[in-house]
Order: sequence, then structure tokens, then C-alpha cells
Amino acid sequence: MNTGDTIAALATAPGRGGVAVVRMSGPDAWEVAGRVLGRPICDAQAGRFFFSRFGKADSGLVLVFKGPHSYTGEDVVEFHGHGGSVAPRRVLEACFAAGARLARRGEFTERAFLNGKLDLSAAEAVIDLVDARTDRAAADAQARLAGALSQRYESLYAEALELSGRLEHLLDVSEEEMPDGTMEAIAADIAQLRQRIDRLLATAHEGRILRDGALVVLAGAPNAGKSSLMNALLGTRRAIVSDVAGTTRDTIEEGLDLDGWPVRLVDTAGLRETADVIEAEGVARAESQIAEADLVIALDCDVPGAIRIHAKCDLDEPAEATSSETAPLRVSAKTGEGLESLRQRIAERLAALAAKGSEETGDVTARQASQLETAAQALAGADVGDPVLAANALRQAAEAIGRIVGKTYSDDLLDELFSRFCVGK
Ligand SMILES: Nc1nc2c(ncn2[C@@H]2O[C@H](COP(=O)(O)OP(=O)(O)O)[C@@H](O)[C@H]2O)c(=O)[nH]1
Ligand SMILES: [Mg+2]
Repeated sequence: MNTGDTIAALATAPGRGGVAVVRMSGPDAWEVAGRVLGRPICDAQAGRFFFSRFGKADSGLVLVFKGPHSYTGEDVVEFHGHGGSVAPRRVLEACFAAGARLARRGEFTERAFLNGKLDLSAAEAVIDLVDARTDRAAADAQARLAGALSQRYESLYAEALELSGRLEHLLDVSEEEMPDGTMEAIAADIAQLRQRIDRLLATAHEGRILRDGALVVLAGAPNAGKSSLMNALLGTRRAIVSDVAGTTRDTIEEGLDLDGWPVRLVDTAGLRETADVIEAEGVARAESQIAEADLVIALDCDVPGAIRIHAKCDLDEPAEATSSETAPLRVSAKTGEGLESLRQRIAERLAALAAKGSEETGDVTARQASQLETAAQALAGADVGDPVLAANALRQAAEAIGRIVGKTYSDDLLDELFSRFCVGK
């Protein structure tokens, strides 16, 4: 597919750094690069790199790719020059002067998709990998980038189309000619297809946690030690700690990597009746955060489903130290006692909370889940008693799955998906 003009962008993060990469892709990428370098690029250089001056702009390594053997599937040239803010800009300007234009966000990956180098579910994984905040989130994105989910979608798509074809074929066969159990077999295959879709849907929750982070909320009375615990878990002094009850009036959120789980840790105003309007608003926000939370840590109070802890345990008499399965976990923000156990317990709960998605296959994204739900709904209406309707429902299911990988797509969908990317990816 010819995607038209030649695009260029800085592929590395702007600012101070050792190396900056300017990437160029398009039918004229070699020609444009030749103008920048002051000498033409030839076939012998495809798949190779060499050192060169980039005209007056900079000097460094030039990497040459010949389509379709490149990231985008088009001819690509990369300039690996010096980092910083000036040299990369000058290289980019030289590319523009030689005939390239600035790439839009995600346009390199969009071209890769349009040229069949990766499907839409893998393209989504590219941005998720760039955005990943923990090892676990990165591993999930890598599995999807490697095509683990793509294969499952392809097979669901093929299966739905095959079943719909089988049903249509039956319309030409009279009932006497039909072998016994034909309809039952198709019904069983539809049910199995449905189960496979449901299993994939079950990974959406873990996917959301890995991409957006799990919302973990600290709850408890004023002065229970929430802000201190927040700081202790973060290892910083993020929240203000004081012995004046009602100090924390708003909710404070910070990101945290907990055993590979990205966590959004939220400190709240204490839960109590108050006449202070600002504090009352804080309490209301705390309550709504607790309602939304994936996990609540309850400090010396009871919240259903929460991890219960007994805070400030350093203040206890030694005799009070109890340890049973049901007793609250003893934690001290001051001495650090119990912090590691708390971290472990949070990680365990998040692992249990997330459906059993696996790192080998990756977890479905919200966009994919919504199409899978459309497919599941269509299948729920597929009654083999009416083969015409059932065949139709199966085709609808196939179309929904096709939209996940990009067998069919609209410009709006591409715009929305690739606008989440950065320029140069
Ligand atoms: N001894 C001791 N004091 C603590 C501990 N955690 C918090 N405090 C004290 O308890 C008071 C209230 O703490 P704070 O974190 O502001 O509680 P919050 O109102 O729940 O956010 C402060 O004076 C803290 O220094 C702890 O683990 N041990
Ligand atoms: Mg506080």
C-alpha cells in the first residue's frame, strides 16, 4: 500500500541525552536522506548502517531499511546523532528542507498497520509498552505485541465465519438429507466459541489494572496514621502528617510499583462527622474513593473487603501483640514494622483480584473488550432453530472481532487510537 508522502520525526525523547534518533519513512525516504547526507543512498546499504556527516546539521550513524523490511513497511532511514535540543532539531529541519514533513502522532505505527506489519491489537500494545510503568505491565504489552492475542482473535474470527458458512450451507439441504445431530453439533460449536470469548473477556480486568493502575485507598479515622502510612509506602514525605485531626482534607494520589503491579495509592481525609464544610467535602470524597477502590486498606476500622491493619503498633504494650489469621496486620509507619508484609498482602490481593490473565497471552484492552462483548451478545442471539438468523448473528460476531484486529476500521478509529501515541512512534 502506498501511504503517500515521506514523514520525519524525532523518535527519542527530547532534551539532554547521549543520542537522538530522527526517523524518516515513506516512498522517498532514501531520496530525501540522500539530500541531507549530500550523497545518494544505494541498494547495497539496505539493512546496514554507516557513519556519516548529516550535511551541516550533525554527524553520526545512518541506518537504512528497504521496505517492506522495516518498522513501517516502507523505506526508512534513521539518523542517530547527538542528543540535546539543538542537533536533533537541525537534523529534523534538514529532513524537512529536503522534502519530508513532520509525522503526526503514531503515524509510523499507523503506517505499519496499514502496510500489514502489525494488526490493531498489536498496535495498541506498542503504546501500552511505551506507557508501561511496571515490569508486569510491560510484560503484558510485550506478549500482545508479539501477537499472542492476535492469534486468538484470528482464530475466533475464522471460527465464527466458518460456523456461519456451515449454517448457510444447511439452508440448501433438506431436512431428510441432513445427518442426525448436525444442528446439535453446530449449537455446541457456537457455545464453545462463546466460552472462548468469555475467557478472553475475563482478562479485561487485569488488563485495566496493568494499564491504569489499581486504585488502593487508605481509610480510617482522623489521626489513624493514614498520611504517615502513605509516606512510608512511597518512601517519601508526600502527604502532610500532623497530630491535628482533620489535616488531610483532600484526597492525594501517587503512583507506586508494588511487586510489578502499578498502584494508584490514595490518601483520604479521615472518616468522621464534621461541621467544617471543607473537611466534610473531603470526607465525602474519601467515601466515594472507597466505593470505587479496587482495594481498601482500613486503619483500625472496618470496611468490607478491606485489608485490615492495626496502625502505630509501635505504641502497643508487648502483651497486646496478637498474631492470628484474622487479626489485623500490625504496622508501624514510624519503625517500618509490618510494612513489608503489608506490601506483600496488597500484591497478593491484586493478583487474586485480577482475573487469571496470563503473561504469555496478554490481557484484552477496554476497546477490545467492548467489541468482544458485542460479539458475545450476537452469539447469545444465535439460535440454530432459525439458521438464517443464526448465520447472521455469527457474521456480526465475526465483524466485531474483525474490528479488534483491524480487518475493518474507520478513519475515526485510527485517529482515536493513534492520537494516544507520541510523535515519532
Ligand atoms: N508512634 C507512631 N505515631 C504515628 C505513626 N503513624 C502516625 N503517627 C502519628 O499520628 C499522628 C497522625 O498521623 P497522620 O499520618 O497525620 O494521620 P491521618 O490523619 O490518618 O493522616 C501524627 O502525629 C503522626 O506522627 C506510627 O506508626 N507510630
Ligand atoms: Mg492525613
